[in-house]
Amino acid sequence: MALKNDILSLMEQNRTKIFSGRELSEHFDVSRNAVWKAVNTLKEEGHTIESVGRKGYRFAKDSNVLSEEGVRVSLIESLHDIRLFVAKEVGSTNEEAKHMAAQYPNEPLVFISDKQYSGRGRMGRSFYSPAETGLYMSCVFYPKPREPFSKAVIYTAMAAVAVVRAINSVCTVRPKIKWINDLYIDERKVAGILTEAETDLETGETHRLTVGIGINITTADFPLEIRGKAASLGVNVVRNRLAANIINEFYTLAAEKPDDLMEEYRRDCFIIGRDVTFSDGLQLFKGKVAGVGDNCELILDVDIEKLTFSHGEILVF
Ligand code: BT5
Repeated sequence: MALKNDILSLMEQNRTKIFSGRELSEHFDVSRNAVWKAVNTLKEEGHTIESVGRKGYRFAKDSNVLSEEGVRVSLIESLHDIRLFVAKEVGSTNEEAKHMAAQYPNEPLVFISDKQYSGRGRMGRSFYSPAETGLYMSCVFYPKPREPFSKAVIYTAMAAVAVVRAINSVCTVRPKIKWINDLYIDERKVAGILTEAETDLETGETHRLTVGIGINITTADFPLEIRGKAASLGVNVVRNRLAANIINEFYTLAAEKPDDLMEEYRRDCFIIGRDVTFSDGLQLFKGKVAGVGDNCELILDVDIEKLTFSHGEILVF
């Protein structure tokens, strides 16, 4: 690994510590000049590294550049070697992740980008993904044992629970879930999740899932068409840590499939009990949300009937 990456890794692990040039040169067994050059390269890459008098270098509190090293230092041991890609700008991290998955078949992997120029939502919609103020990432996962497609929707619930937990672990905010997997704060959307499944046509089982997650962290200037309904966490959390916590939570949930997953989902789901207008893609229904089932299906009280849906969208709530 290049010296600058080693220094980055060390400083990411100790964000508030001041490192003297001498300490770094001894730690990595290189000259002080080499340390100085490496720190300057990191600064050129956008990291805000302060020179603290003559004492040394320290990460500025608001330095928030995404990097593989920065994410990796906060991964749990079992995920420490997961394949991880961090880019400055891509069309869509879901597309990039799937492209990488073709190169590294059957390996879980994560693709993160600072910005997306064609971030995707569901049903051909777009997801606004400007640089520096959000987190856009995709996690590739291979369900084991393989599940029928109808059961794979549970991984969508897992992603929502994982992202809520991860956000709550880096700041005091705890977003609420709008079925099926949008995250809201004060009735505005702060995050969206797009789960794409590839199924084996012969068996109908899900072979691979790509879970794309987009979070507005400090984005303030939304395009006109979503200005009234989008919002941000509003706290400048360390994006590398948030990304790592999402990876930790998601892959752990996916491996363990805890029995109480849906209980947690329901606890954080704010539309239960609300009168809503729902579309299944063909028809509109007006009713009250009676609950969310164990396979993450929406249960709707419509007149005297209880209807269940495993896909569709709540339009008015
Ligand atoms: C979603 O779709 O909300 C899923 C978004 C998933 C985005 C991630 S980012 C990483 C990965 N790579 C991708 O290319 N995508 C994933 P949906 O439920 O269809 O919502 C889309 C709608 O949300 C749009 O039509 C807008 O109304 C609204 N919207 C767009 N950008 C938004 C934003 N940044 N914040 C809040 N709402 C937004």
